Amino acid sequence: MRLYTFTITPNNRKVEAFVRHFDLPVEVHHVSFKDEETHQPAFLAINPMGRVPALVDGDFRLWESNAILTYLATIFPQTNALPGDARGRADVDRWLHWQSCHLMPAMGALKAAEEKDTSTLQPLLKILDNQLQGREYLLGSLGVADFAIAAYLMTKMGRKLDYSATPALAAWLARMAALKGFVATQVKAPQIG
Ligand SMILES: N[C@@H](CCC(=O)N[C@@H](CS)C(=O)NCC(=O)O)C(=O)O
Repeated sequence: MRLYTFTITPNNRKVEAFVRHFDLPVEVHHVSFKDEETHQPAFLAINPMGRVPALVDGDFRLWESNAILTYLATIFPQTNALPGDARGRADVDRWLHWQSCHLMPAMGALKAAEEKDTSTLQPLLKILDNQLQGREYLLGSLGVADFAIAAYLMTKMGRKLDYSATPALAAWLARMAALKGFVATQVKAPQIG
């Protein structure tokens, strides 16, 4: 099984951190944007969007980071990262969709406002903080939604946010950053050449 990724972005980091945290038997391949690897026919046959992350498992090709997370959690049940019951699974799906439909656009809006206007993001941080009160992880125990959401708040922009009004969120973020998978995928300065 091979994961095509590029550690530095949150959609990639969430999956790579998951793989590394649980020591999953997945070969991690860092694509070369410099060589336009993701726009070559061989990669477009894996993901016609020409984007990473993408996973190849035998003859199965999967793209979209949250779909990859839930697939990995399903085929590696020892991760205990995805509930099997309908309500538990729906709860996870809720937070994964929330991340891609609300958190990601709010981070984009913040970037567009040159990191000054946090008005779209603040209510979302409050929602996360409420959810985390009295819980170690978003849904109690460590799961795929934690990886999907934490990766966004660990971006350069996410790290600059003021979490003083959301202490449960701040504590969770510190716990997430200390996890083996996130330590192993800490963003380093891009290599030149
Ligand atoms: N919704 C997709 C987003 C994938 C995506 O946009 N990947 C970016 C990096 S985060 C990419 O590959 N960009 C390269 C390009 O557009 O050429 C996911 O969650 O996997």
